[in-house]
Parts: sequence; structure tokens; C-alpha cells
Amino acid sequence: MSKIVEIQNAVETGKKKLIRGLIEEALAEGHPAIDILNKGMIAAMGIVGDKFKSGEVFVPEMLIAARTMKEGVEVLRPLLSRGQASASGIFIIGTVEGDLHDIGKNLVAMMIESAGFEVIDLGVDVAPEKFVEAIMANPDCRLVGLSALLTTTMPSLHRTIDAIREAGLRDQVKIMVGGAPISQEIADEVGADAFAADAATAASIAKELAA
Ligand code: B1M
Repeated sequence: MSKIVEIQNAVETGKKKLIRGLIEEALAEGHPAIDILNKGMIAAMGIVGDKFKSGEVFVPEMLIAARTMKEGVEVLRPLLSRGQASASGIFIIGTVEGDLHDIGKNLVAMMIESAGFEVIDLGVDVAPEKFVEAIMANPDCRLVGLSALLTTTMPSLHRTIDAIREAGLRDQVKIMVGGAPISQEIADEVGADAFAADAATAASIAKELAA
């Protein structure tokens, strides 16, 4: 069995104690960190999601898979986020109100940080007014990122962007949205400036928006 498949299985079945060793072995075998992330760990989360949808696994299994993935990301972090010296600006990011998913948001934050931004991570379940307060507290901030993983929390994207507009801050910041159920169409609907499908794309779009 390839090491990547072993990593995928370990994340899928929540083998948190094994993940660090498996990743170190995969790296020693020459597998690139980005393949371990995408083909191993992110693919595993997709399988877990499909199994949850079909009733084969439940919330506790999703949770232990998520914890295993987080542990794995920590091993890869130094390899994926080689920080750049240039300061690209401040990027405020958070998962929108009602939504507790943070793995994707954390990966986006990591890649954006490695693209030279100072990242202010507001965490999960972030109310619209918290985004507004954070922008006000950081008047140099030009970029805001909103992550949403649930179809039920997509309206929170809208509410957050509305709150930023109502606070008179909409012209000050460009807003990027992303997350599994989000598309360019939804980004347009909620009035965002940009959509990114994955963390690497988010980092390159952030650089374009900041230019
Ligand atoms: Co939940 N969950 N979950 N979950 N969960 C999903 C999202 C789901 C698709 C599973 C399914 O049914 N197939 C489903 C949503 C269905 C829907 O709305 N259409 C779902 C559900 C239903 C739920 C609950 C409601 C379950 C329940 O309680 N009955 C509940 C909701 C809790 C809440 O938020 N209020 C719930 C809970 C949880 C856990 C807490 C157990 C756990 C999260 C743990 C954590 O994050 N700390 C969890 C997990 C792990 C998942 C799945 C299995 C994996 C999510 C993940 O981490 N993916 C997920 C299934 C799936 O996504 N296929 C599922 C890996 C991650 C790297 O990908 O987050 O997509 P992703 O991020 C990507 C891109 O989307 C993008 O870049 C990232 C990296 O490439 N991206 C951005 C993300 N944010 C971005 C922001 C950007 C740009 C790009 O700009 C700012």
C-alpha cells in the first residue's frame, strides 16, 4: 500500500497517534508535502464527508478524522508555509456565524500567511459585527476572507458583507469567500469581490487583490 493511501486511511479512520509517523515516513520516501495534503488528507476528508452523507459514519467519526487531519497539518506546516519576508498587508479571516468548520479556513490562513500577509484569524462562528470590529481595529486592513462550509450558513456570508457595508467599510476592503459549497456564482450573489476554490488559489488571489 502506498504511503499516501496509508495516510488517507489513517485520517479517514481517525488514527491520530499514527499520523505524524506516517507523514514523516512519506516525506522521507520523497512524497511532496502538497501531495500528502491534497491526495492524502484532504481526499480523506472528502471520503468521510461522503460516508457521513450516506449514513455510514456519524459526527464523532467526522470529529476524530478532523483532529487527525489537524495533527497532520501541524507536521506539514513548516513545509507548506515557507514565510516570505515581504509584507503584503493585513488579511482578516474567519468562519462565518453558525459554522464551526475550521480546517479549510486554517489552511487558507496558513497559505495566505506564507504569501506574506499578516493574518488575523477570528476563528469560527464569527458574528458579522466581529468582522466589522476587527476591520475598524485594523484600519490598514484591505482584505477580508469569509469561509463557509454549510449550505445553512451561506446566508451568513451575505449578512457579514451587508454589515461591513452598513458600517461604511465596504470600500476599504476587498472580500474573498470560499468553502466547499461556495462557487463563483454564490460569491457574485453575496456581493464578494473574489472566490477561491482552494487554499493555494486563495493565496494567489489575495496577492492580486492587494496589488
Ligand atoms: Co461537517 N459537514 N458538519 N463537520 N463536515 C460537512 C461540511 C458536510 C458536507 C458533510 C456531508 O454531509 N457530506 C455537511 C454539510 C452539508 C451541507 O451543508 N450541504 C456537514 C454537516 C451537515 C455538519 C453538521 C450539521 C453535522 C451535524 O451536526 N448533524 C455539523 C455542523 C456544525 C456547525 O458547523 N455548526 C458538522 C460538524 C462537523 C465536525 C465538527 C464534526 C467536523 C468539523 C471539525 C473542524 O472543522 N474542526 C466536520 C467535518 C470534518 C466535515 C467534513 C467531513 C470535512 C470538512 C473538511 O475539513 N474538509 C465535511 C465533508 C466535506 O467537506 N466533504 C463536512 C477538508 C478541508 C481542507 O476542506 O473545508 O472544503 P474545506 O476547505 C477547502 C476549500 O473549501 C477552500 O480551501 C480549503 C483548502 O483547500 N476554502 C476556502 C475553505 N474556506 C475558504 C475560504 C476562502 C477561500 C477558500 O477565502 C476566504
